[in-house]
Amino acid sequence: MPVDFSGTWNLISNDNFEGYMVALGIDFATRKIAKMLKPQKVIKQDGDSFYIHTTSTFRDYSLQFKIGEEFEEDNKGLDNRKCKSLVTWENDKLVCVQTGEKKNRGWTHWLEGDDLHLELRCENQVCKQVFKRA
Ligand code: VL7
Repeated sequence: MPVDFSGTWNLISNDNFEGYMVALGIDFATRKIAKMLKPQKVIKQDGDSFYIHTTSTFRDYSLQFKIGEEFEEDNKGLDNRKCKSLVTWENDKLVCVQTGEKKNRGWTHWLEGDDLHLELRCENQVCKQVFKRA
């Protein structure tokens, strides 16, 4: 059985989100608000086609992609930098490489027990988020 990330997921932990936001150049006032948020992720997966909607009381971000197909990502409402993104499977992990101005930018999703894990990377910073099913 292939992995299925589909579902509604609520953030329960968010390690070094501050460091990740600093690496992305997010200003102090925005970081102060952003780190208080408890975002929810809605993931719709149909085989290798994904829709990931991250929502919060402050900002929303949505992304649609297919595995192995590079796309332009605008990061609108986040750092607003454009990049070229490519998501691939590494075993049962979903790995995104975001090529652009920022070095070593990307993220990895995986399932562990009943939880959804997300590692967000930018330059030398790693943010680790864990979500539980809503
Ligand atoms: C999306 C936030 C910090 C700006 C607002 C914070 C609003 C809620 O890209 C992401 O997820 C991937 C994998 O699931 C799919 O797009 C993470 C949150 C990153 C970066 C920038 C702070 C302002 C948070 C949208």
